[in-house]
Amino acid sequence: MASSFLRTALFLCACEILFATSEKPSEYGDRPRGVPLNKGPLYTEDGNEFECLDGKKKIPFEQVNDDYCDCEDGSDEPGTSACPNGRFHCLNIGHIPMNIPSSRVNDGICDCCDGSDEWDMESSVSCPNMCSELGAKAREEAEKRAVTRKAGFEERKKLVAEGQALKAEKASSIESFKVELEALKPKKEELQAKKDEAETKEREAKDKHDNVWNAIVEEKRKAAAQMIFAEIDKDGDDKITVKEMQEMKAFDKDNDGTVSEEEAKSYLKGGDEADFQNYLDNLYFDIKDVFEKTPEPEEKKPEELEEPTPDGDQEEGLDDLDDLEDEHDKAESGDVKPPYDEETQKLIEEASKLRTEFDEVNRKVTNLESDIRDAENFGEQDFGSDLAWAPLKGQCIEKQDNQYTYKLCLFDRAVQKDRGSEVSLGYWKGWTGASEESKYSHQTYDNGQGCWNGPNRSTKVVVNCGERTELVEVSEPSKCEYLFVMNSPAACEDPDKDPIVHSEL
Ligand code: MAN
Repeated sequence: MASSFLRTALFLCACEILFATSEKPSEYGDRPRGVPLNKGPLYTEDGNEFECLDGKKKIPFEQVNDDYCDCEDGSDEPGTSACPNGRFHCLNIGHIPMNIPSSRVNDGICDCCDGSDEWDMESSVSCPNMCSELGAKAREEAEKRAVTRKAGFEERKKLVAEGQALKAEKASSIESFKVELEALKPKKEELQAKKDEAETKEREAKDKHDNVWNAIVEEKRKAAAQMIFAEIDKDGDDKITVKEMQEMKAFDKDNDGTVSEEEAKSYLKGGDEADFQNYLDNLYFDIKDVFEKTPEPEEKKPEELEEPTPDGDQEEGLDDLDDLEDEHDKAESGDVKPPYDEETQKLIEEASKLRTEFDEVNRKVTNLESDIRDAENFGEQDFGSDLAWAPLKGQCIEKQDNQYTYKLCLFDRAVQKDRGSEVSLGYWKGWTGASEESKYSHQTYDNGQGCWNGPNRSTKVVVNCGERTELVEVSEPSKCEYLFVMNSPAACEDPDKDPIVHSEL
């Protein structure tokens, strides 16, 4: 009798609290508001007492959710914001249940899709229950992901098989490559020696021929120089002087009608005169240039200019200078270099033949060395524990984004292409998922082309499961730091291993 009275009194009291705090009706059944289903048994009214979940204190049960924090661990206020360290559990029926910090209860912001965190009717915010809608959408997306994951995982199995085959192939090929390489090395050395010997003979014979030819050319150059020297050296004393040069119109640099002392001296490199050797060694180059570039006629004396005719003396003057120039050109350039004599030709052919033979063997050796290195590196690279990523090494995928085409060559490099030019966005650095379990979720490519006023370009790649290996998103979140999103079957986990999480009810 006494206990039924107490219960009635408690019920009335509970109703009072309900009305006093203007609560929306709770969907927690027998459990206090904010308590998840699995913790229900810890919140029973047995003995009318509640033991804080950390076991440190016991309080009367009516103090649970009385908006006053009694337990150190906040467990007595699962449905209010009274305990700073408390957690509120949203049931979110129809979607995924969620735990939120209790400070978010009745804070005017809808956190739970069922609106249960904003239960105070007096609050200005109204949180409609969106769980069915959001849940349906999420399930649809999860379903799609599951389909992709299933199909992707089938593809992944093929990649794993390919990766394993590659590993076996590389391991067995290393030995045969090494045998082939060892057999080629003595051949290469022998050909190298033969080629060196033939090239020495070839060089000696060519030098002999070239030296004779160069001497002829030098003689001709001297003769051509001599012609100009004689032209300037009017008094024939084997010296060209400032005065003599002043008499030659060709040296009138500024075209003012006279050759000044400075102009003449400038061709004598500051001196007053020059003998033939000095002229040949130091002055001829510039003076020859004058004769080639300014074929001006010599100025005629006034009496010679009397009764000029269109084809008269002036033209003849021009012709004289042209003749000199022509003769000089002929002398200087000489004839075309004669072909090598028969014996030298033979030596050239022999050297050339040996060069070709040597190059061929050398190329084979280089290729074998690179194949061996490649096969040895294969074992050292991280293609995942079952080698699912191995067949994708070097495969390039592209995505166009506005002005640029972005390219990712897996385990190699990232590139930004703008019309014809390519900018490196980084070279393979490694797998960079945040934890050991998520290691294969991100890749990094770094040390790309320097960025003006910024870091060297680098690229992070987010790796998602997909039926095909493709670039699906590209962006540059901060200057010269690029973010790619790539889908690949190699990233699809076994759908039977980690089933999709369903909602509480
Ligand atoms: C280029 C591109 C851009 C980058 C700028 C930085 O235009 O590589 O992505 O932001 O250089 O100067």
